[in-house]
Amino acid sequence: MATESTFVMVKPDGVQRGLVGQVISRFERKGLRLDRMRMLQIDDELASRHYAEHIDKPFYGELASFITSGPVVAMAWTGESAISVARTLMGPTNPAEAPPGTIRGDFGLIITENIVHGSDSSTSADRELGLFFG
Ligand SMILES: Nc1nc2c(ncn2[C@@H]2O[C@H](COP(=O)(O)OP(=O)(O)O)[C@@H](O)[C@H]2O)c(=O)[nH]1
Ligand SMILES: [Mg+2]
Repeated sequence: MATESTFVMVKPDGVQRGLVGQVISRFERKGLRLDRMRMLQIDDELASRHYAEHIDKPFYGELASFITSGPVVAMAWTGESAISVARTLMGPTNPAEAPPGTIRGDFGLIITENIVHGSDSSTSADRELGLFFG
């Protein structure tokens, strides 16, 4: 058990659909604390750094064009076990398989357009917080 900070981002579909408030609300009601927030449009270079682990995957082209397609809302959230708690609130990667009650389960349907990103480990959280807030 430890206090952690994690990187969470509302992706372009979530911003475009007007879901920023509902995403923030779910993290707030869980008890996590919003520490940093900024709206920006990701360019190709930041996309390739943020998603470096996926650059050689067959879906990278679709992922990069989607994540650069419109503004995102980048956030730092802090609290007990924040990294895994944020992932639990988001639900599994594929919204079609994500259970109701999770963000992706309640709002998403298509894997590319899955509304939110959240760091998957403390190494990722440090790296991603540095990329967007360093
Ligand atoms: N089109 C497509 N997109 C994918 C696939 N797997 C992952 N993605 C997208 O790439 C993002 C990063 O993948 P990953 O790190 O594995 O999932 P996450 O950590 O749950 O966001 C996901 O959120 C999806 O938007 C896939 O098989 N096909
Ligand atoms: Mg990931």
